[in-house]
Amino acid sequence: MKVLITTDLHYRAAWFEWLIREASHFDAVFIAGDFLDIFIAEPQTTQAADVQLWLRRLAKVTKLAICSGNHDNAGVQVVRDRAPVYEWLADLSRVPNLIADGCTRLVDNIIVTTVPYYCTPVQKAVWLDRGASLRKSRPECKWVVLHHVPPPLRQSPMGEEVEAGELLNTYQPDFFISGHIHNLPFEPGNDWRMQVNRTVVIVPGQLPGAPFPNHVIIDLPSGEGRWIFW
Ligand SMILES: [Mn+2]
Repeated sequence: MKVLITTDLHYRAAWFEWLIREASHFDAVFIAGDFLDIFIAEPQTTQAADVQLWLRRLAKVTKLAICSGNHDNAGVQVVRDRAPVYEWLADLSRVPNLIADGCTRLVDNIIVTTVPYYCTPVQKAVWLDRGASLRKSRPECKWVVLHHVPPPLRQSPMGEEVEAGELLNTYQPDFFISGHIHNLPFEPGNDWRMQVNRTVVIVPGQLPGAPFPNHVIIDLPSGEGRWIFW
């Protein structure tokens, strides 16, 4: 399975259009959160409506899996699966081909878990426990977790990074895909792909002024891939 991984698109229309154009070359696209931009004047609910349309178009081209980030808190949360998900993202779970925020799903022998940002670790366990038990019953399958915040991979990590690291160590998925810290893979000693215990952490990073979004192209389950940045 050839997958394009990107993150932190922050309401950049040109980047969504780029993805919609490129997506046909891939079996799936994974996006690790921060679809909206809370620092611009456009109301978040307007942004969310636009992003919904872009994601629906993208899911018509290829399989799509998404998780939310800290910028994606537009509108209200609804309780789905015993834990909260933003309604504008929960709506997308009805779209064919789209693994929306707060899901564990088996796709072509890959277990995909998408973890919402605005959840406690106990709430996140709803989906992570499901992924763990699926992997136990299907040991031939690799497990990919989309979680906006990466584990600690820099000097002075924040509390939410420590929490991400604890989840990673508890569940030890095969791949942990994150965004959030735009310059993380560019920091000395870091890379787009880093090993944390038995888990491969993938962080494409992002450059807000780039003509196309930073992304990783990877083969699953082998994990062979390359990083494309501007
Ligand atoms: Mn973020």
